This record gives sequence, structure tokens and C-alpha cells, in this order.
Amino acid sequence: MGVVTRGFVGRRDPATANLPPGQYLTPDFPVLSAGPTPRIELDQWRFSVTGETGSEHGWTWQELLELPSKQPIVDIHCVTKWSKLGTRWQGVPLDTLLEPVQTQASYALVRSYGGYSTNLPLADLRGGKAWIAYRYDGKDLPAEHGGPARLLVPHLYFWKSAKWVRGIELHNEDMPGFWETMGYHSYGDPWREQRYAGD
Ligand SMILES: Nc1nc2c(c(=O)[nH]1)N[C@H]1C(S)=C(S)[C@@H](COP(=O)(O)O)O[C@H]1N2
Ligand SMILES: [Mo]
Repeated sequence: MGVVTRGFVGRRDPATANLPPGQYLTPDFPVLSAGPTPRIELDQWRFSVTGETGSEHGWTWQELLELPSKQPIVDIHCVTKWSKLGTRWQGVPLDTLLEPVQTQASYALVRSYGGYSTNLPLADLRGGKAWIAYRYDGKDLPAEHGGPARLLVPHLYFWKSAKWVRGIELHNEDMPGFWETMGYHSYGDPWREQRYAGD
């Protein structure tokens, strides 16, 4: 028996280097939904961005698909402590959808079919950090994971990535969404472990 090397102090295990504090890795893709899965017919589906003055920009399903898309590969972190690394998506960057929108607002309230909502600073939807995703791992996004389309904003805890996304309202003040009203953090940075209000 040789001496077991426990690793060098201060050197991070490459397998967990991308794991925020308090998280564990899962190979699965758990489904977390606060209510039943809504079914939205594609010819009824709309996505809209509503400015703080009430002006609205809307897209049909066909119009969304015609916009240039990206294929981000990102790590996702649920506040219930599972993380999944290297998930593969396809979707339209929010930068593209916000481009025609004239706004002075600083906050976004994201609304879903089915009634879910979540809030975040508008800046967190810009800069290539957020997408309206409609494919996962090379397939159409399954309904239980938010299909036909969900918000994907992986640098925040995954409750911010609203499934069955319907629209984004822009506001001058931060408006708490579903979980934020129940005591979860208004921002939710996994690297700063912002799980609950006050963290
Ligand atoms: N509309 C809607 N979006 C939602 C939720 C929800 O209940 N309803 N749950 C959130 C939470 S807590 C998490 S962890 C992720 C889970 O996404 P998944 O079911 O695809 O893993 O979706 C988020 N988006
Ligand atoms: Mo979650």
C-alpha cells in the first residue's frame, strides 16, 4: 500500500471546479414544476416584450424560429442543490428580442403560460447570457422542461429560467415573481449562494 495522495491543498478537483458552493452534480435532468404542465398550441403561442410605457413587441412561433439562434452549452444550478454541467440548448438570444425595444427600465418580470413568474435585472438578460430556448440536447424542448419554449438564464439559479415563457415585462422597479414572493432571493447568484432573501 502506498501513501494515498489526498490532492494538493488549494487545488480544485477539475470535476467539481464548476460547481457553485453547496451544490452537487447530477447526471439526470430533474423536472421541477410548481404546477401542472401547460400545453400551448404552436399556432396560439406568442412571446411578447412589454415596455415600462406599455408598448409591446410580439412574436409568433414562426417568427421566433426565423430569428437567428445560438447553441449554448451551459451549466445549470437549481436552488434545491442539484447542478448539471454542459447542457446543450438552442434558442434565440434575448439581445435579439430586446433590440427593437426602446426602454429606460432596469428590471424584468418574466411571465409564463400557467401563471409562473420570476424577476431579474434587465442587464442579466443582455450580453449573450440569456436565451429563449426551444431545443434541448438536439431535440424539441419537452413540455415538462418548458416546451415549446423557456427562458434560459443559466448564470442565475434555475428558478429564474421560466418554463413555458409567455412574455417579459420591463419595469423601473424590481417586482418579485412567484418564488421571490415566497422568500427566495431577488437575484439568485449561485456563486454567492443567494438562495433566500437576506443571503
Ligand atoms: N413556469 C415555470 N417555470 C419554472 C418552474 C416552474 O415551476 N414553472 N420551476 C423553476 C425551477 S425551481 C427550476 S429548478 C427549473 C426546473 O426546470 P426543469 O424542470 O426543466 O429541470 O425551472 C424553473 N422554471
Ligand atoms: Mo429550482
